[in-house]
Amino acid sequence: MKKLLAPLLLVLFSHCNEKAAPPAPVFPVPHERQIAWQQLEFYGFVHFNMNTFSDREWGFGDEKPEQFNPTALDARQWARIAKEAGMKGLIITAKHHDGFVLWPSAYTEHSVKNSPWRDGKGDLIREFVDACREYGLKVGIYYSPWDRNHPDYGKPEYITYMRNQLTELLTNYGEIFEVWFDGANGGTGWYGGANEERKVDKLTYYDWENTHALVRELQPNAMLFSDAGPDVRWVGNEHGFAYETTWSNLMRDSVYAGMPEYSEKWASGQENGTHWVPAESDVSIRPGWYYHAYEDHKVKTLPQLMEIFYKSIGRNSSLLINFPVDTRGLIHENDEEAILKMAAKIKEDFQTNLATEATISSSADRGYGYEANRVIDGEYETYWTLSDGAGPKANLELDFGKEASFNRLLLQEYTPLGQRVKAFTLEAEINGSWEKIASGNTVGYKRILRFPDVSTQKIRINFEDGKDIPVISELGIYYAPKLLLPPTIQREKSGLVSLLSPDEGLEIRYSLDGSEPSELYTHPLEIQEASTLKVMSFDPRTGENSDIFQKELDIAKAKWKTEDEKAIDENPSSYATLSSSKIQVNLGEAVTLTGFTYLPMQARYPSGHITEFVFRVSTDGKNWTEVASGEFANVVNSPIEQEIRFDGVSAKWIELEAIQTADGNPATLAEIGVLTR
Ligand code: FUL
Repeated sequence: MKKLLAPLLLVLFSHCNEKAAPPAPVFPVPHERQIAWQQLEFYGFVHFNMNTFSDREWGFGDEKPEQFNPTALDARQWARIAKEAGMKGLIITAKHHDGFVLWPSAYTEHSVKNSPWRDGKGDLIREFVDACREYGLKVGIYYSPWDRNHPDYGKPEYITYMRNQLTELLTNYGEIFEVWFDGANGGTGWYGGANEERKVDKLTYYDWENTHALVRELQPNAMLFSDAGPDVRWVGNEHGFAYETTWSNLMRDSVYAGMPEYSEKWASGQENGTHWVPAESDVSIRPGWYYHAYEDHKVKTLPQLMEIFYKSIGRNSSLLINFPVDTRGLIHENDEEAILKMAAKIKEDFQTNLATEATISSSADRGYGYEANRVIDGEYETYWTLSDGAGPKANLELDFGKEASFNRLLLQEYTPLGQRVKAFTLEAEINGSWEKIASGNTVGYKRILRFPDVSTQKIRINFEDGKDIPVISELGIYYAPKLLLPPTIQREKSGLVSLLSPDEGLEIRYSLDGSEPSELYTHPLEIQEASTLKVMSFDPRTGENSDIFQKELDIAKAKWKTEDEKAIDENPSSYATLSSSKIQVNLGEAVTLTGFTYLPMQARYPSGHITEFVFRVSTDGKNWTEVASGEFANVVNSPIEQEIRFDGVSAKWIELEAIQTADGNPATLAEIGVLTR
């Protein structure tokens, strides 16, 4: 007996103090450069090039270098804002589809060297790189393979041109963290004056194998981006949303940049993907990638930006938010305000990790060095895992010691050993029994679940399914304070008004008589008369409320009739095209009017904005009296609702005639309304 005890104690003793070997990886696994890149999480795009000055999204290639003329360009302003926003790098459009290049390339005249900017002596890539380095940001290069300017595009000579330019970019500006190859190719272009369509075989034309090899040789640490990777892939949409299921694994050899069915088939990765090619979610802070003054009022709101954050970084993807730098050469004030609000909210949501204050235990572990508490030590390099062969099922239990309230769960897999988890749930102990709060499938580098507020002392995270034993680096439990913004108001043609909450768990209060909003909103409101609607959100947990938002609603359009209902459907995204330059509306009954409203078309590429008008009224639909005429000023740059007032007049019919439109195209109209007060 004694003989047996000594070795046994020795085994136990050594087991307690020596870290066992790590588990074998589940392939594929990331390359070192991918591991480093993954930790960046959040970086920015700068779309600034010829399109900024031609007011286009895709230049044709026939633009002139003289057009490129920023008046107050300051790359340090971009870098400062990116840094303050929490971004770790910036990627600039060195060359977009129109072929104009931001550096004095030796291989083309279509560049800043022939522009008035800095008297043709400027090098914007240099200024950009210097600014990024000063602010500690990594530098990335966007280079469009499609070139609508170059005469040789489509021929083998162009590939040499492209490689020469890449060599300039990747040799002269120091370390580059990402090279962004766009998959877009629309065919037509100027092509040195040929003005024709040139389709290329996207699979073979660019000889990616050798083009990539060149980048590797010049910048071994740079991540290569395209739909197909090889290092980082497109998320498949331009909303900045990754998928609920997002694998970093990809069947890489079956994908190429610009393939038509990419989004449906490849964008969320594949469980059994052969290569590690994580997703990157790209999105512009405005509708367009390039600056257009008419989008100054369309900068994404805080709720929209937070949705993007949770659906990208929170879904195993990096996030690339674009700044359409304006014609001055600056990030517009509205964009700066929006991104800094987002940064502040992210900070607020992840202020305190409640898990670090909890006692944590697990259903099993691998022994010393791999215990449950490794997931709350704030170190990505350490992790909790199980013994080999234990399978994917296990759980972590947290006891907060007292009741805690939270609404976010953050999980990170230790991806250097591969992506594993396929299904997990979060349970809370409520009145002595376990209740499911939330669930997810893939985790990957980072996964964040949002759910309504829960208050409990104990929770459990159950790993239900996976490719092998779970290997979990970090776990976070947070209480994200409510987005205390006023609710959004939506009205239907019938007059029914819905108030939409900006966040879960908030109450909405309103008033219709100009008083403080105190009425609790429970269902849509029937509002026929002209009323002053005041609304606010209220957080019952903290007793705080949002600012009050006030909207002047006029009479409902329930009885209105017109040729094209889209002009009176209360839906700002639909629009009517006025075939005869006029629209007549039968209001259904006589009302006293004191004015009218015109909401211009809100589409991405607007057309037919009315700039000069005549407005008439009628009591019988036959005899018309002109009551107002004039211009809608600045409607192209700022297509917000226009309000025209006149002296009170009784009318049953109204008519708006477009005398002139901004672009000469048939007049369009998102919505027409009346003012009766
Ligand atoms: C797309 C391009 O066509 C857009 O203009 C923009 O550059 C976006 C980031 O990628 O493919």
